[in-house]
Amino acid sequence: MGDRGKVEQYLNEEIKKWGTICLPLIDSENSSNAAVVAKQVVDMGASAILVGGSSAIDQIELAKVVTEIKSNITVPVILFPGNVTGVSPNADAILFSSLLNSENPYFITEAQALGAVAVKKYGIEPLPTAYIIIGEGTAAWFVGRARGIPFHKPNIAVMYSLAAQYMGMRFVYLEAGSGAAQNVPPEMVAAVRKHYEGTLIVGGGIRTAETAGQIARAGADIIVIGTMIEKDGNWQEKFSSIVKAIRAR
Ligand code: 1GP
Repeated sequence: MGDRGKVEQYLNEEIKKWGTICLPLIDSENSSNAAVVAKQVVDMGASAILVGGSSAIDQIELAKVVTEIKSNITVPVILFPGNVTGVSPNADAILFSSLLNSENPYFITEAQALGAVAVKKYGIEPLPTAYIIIGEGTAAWFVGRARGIPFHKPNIAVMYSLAAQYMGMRFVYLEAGSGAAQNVPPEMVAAVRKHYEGTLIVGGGIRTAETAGQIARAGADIIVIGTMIEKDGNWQEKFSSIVKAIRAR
């Protein structure tokens, strides 16, 4: 029990090699060309692909997207579930997350209990993750009933991250929310980095190489990019520059 699985070991090796790595998030609900996009981002330096979304409930669609992506790439496909419906058979791993600052116990332990048996049955590697929502007004904040940590209160993020470490969670995900107007401030990332000893994931509202570089230098191990890839016309160019910026830290 507690042994690092293959995907976790691979992620740790990638982080060791590059300093900070990038995991693009593909939303299974906006997935018309998921397999093509996945191949492109991997060719540009993505270390693995996250698939999920806080309002994704169509499991048939999710399974199809995961299978299509897997057939097109060799790096791991990691589920990023917003609910029990985010568990899907063909994925390699799952951010097995507790939304630590939710006000609803469903998102802290109940969904986890309901989903755990399916994770085992499908043989998906669980990555024990503390999911911590920063700020307000995003889908993850609303659906997850989070009491969002104020952007200017890094110490509260530190408190939750340390608690996560002491509970054995090897990943902390500081989440501003998909499409957030404001990303997690580098100062907050740096404060958490100073104390939390596990793998630090940061995402939400990161669209430029400059911001990604600042967050990488503040100590993030993994940066998640979703909306920019989905929405920006020239996303390929921007994504390449993000990967370059975070590797240069
Ligand atoms: C959302 O952190 C991820 O869960 C990515 O956010 O879509 O804003 O890049 P963006």
